[in-house]
Amino acid sequence: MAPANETPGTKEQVGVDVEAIIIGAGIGGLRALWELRSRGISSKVLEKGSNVGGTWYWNRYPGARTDSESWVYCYSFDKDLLQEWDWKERFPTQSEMQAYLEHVADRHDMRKDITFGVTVTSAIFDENANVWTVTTDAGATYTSRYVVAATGQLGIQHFPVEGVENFKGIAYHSSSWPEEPVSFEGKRVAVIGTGATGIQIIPLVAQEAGSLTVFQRTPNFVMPARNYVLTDTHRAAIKRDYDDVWAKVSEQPFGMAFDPVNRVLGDTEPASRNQVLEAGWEAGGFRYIFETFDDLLTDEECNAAASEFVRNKIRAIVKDPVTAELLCPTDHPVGGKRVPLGHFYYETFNRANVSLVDVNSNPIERFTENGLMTADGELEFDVVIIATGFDAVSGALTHMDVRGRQGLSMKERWADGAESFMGVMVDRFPNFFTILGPQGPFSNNPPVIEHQAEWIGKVITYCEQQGIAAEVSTETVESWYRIAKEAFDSTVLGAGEQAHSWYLGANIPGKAHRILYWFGGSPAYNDMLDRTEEAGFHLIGARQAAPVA
Ligand code: NA7
Repeated sequence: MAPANETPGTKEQVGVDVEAIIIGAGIGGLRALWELRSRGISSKVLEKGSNVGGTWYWNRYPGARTDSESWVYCYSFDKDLLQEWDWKERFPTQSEMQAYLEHVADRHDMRKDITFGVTVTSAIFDENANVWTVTTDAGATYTSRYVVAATGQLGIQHFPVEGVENFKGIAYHSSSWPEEPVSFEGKRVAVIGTGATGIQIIPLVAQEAGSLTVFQRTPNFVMPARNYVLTDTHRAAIKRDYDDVWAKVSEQPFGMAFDPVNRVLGDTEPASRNQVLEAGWEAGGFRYIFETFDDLLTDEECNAAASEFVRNKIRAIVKDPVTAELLCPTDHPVGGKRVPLGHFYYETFNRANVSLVDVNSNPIERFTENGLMTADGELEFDVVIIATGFDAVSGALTHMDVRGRQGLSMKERWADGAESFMGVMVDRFPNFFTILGPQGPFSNNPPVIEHQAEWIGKVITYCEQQGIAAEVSTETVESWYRIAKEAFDSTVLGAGEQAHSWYLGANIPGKAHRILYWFGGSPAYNDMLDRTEEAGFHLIGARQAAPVA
């Protein structure tokens, strides 16, 4: 073990030994640091960015904001912080999220345990010593007993258009946006991609650009966000009722503070169905999905009604009927892909300076010096925004050289599809934990992160007390995958596969498809994780840990 008098994180030289290395200083890494530190486990965080924030640090594109409501898209572990922090809006902007996470880091004096500006290149397990050796691109090497990969779900960009080096204009992927503001005034701008990111960017850029061309492959069901500024009264009510808010979050399948509706389509008078959907649409955000019908994601008839309702909204909002039809999703059910929130998204297509290109009928071939070559010919642009997503969920760990028993790499382990035990551990990678790993719950992320970090803390404490290493068997991982698949198969979400859903790894050419989330609800997940052994999942690897040098 590290010497008792060593202050974790104060030494920067090569070879510092700590009990846990945490990779990433985003929401997950900061929470893991707090958890381990409060358990007396010395920890060091290695972070690629120059500041905390993770996903929120990198994704600073115009319009970036959360799709979860501010009062639940935050930590619950610090009750004073809940009372102290004043959220400004229903859906906080990237800069508000960044400020919040910086505040958390400062409030808990976390920076002293974080090394910024270093990319972890490898994490290699030594089976004889039960020690991980973590190396960074700065050439530093750290040994640790445990590794917590809080590497986020959206760390590895998908950049599918070739030839950007030939382009004389400006091209940015949404997650490599510069810190200084980018002016679009009078410019010819292209946005490629209409996922949650592109949908946030498009309405803002349209207001400033000379012209905006949107390249769409798969239309999405975009819910109106109906963002608003929080009043003092509203904030005070949230703070007063925070215990209730978190109680609802822990009971709601997707970790939102929504009330149960206890209503299914079949039991609702046909004449009232549209009224219910209209109310959900008006409420904004994910409330259309979770506060209308309980069977919206599980019953085909219900989902078909909810999908058609949205298509009719699109047809009513978008004036040009050809554009409206192009924006109507027809190849997947609502919820079959991650539902994005729009801030006057459909309305934007009524602007004279905005046009929509369907890349299915007119594919993008490559960048040229002056813009993009499409099948129909060259289109000239000053700025091209690449909002084409990520090698989500598993990408961060397959792009890093992570090696467990017998030198097995995570890339090899996941060659046929990424699988883990409940999103927190992978077989043959002892004492290696993931936060938001594959087959964790599809749910509002901060509460999931908190639950997983607590579980990891408990397991590490137990291992320390018993002198053992934590490990899961391949059988356990496989059995969790079967359970996750059963949960998924009971929904209508499978059709997302043909629509390139990143839930399924289907957005990255060549990536093995796997259901990357548990869709059985976070309450059931939390319960099973809390009762790991009773629920029939056995942690193995009761091997005496050798002392760290
Ligand atoms: P997404 O949701 O993966 O969206 C990426 C978008 O880019 C989507 O519309 C894709 O179309 C499109 N895309 C991907 N590859 C291409 C190519 N080759 N040509 C044209 N269009 C392409 O990523 P986001 O960044 O929007 O959102 C990621 C998550 O961030 C989001 O879900 C939230 O959790 C926050 P497709 O649909 O695949 O046909």
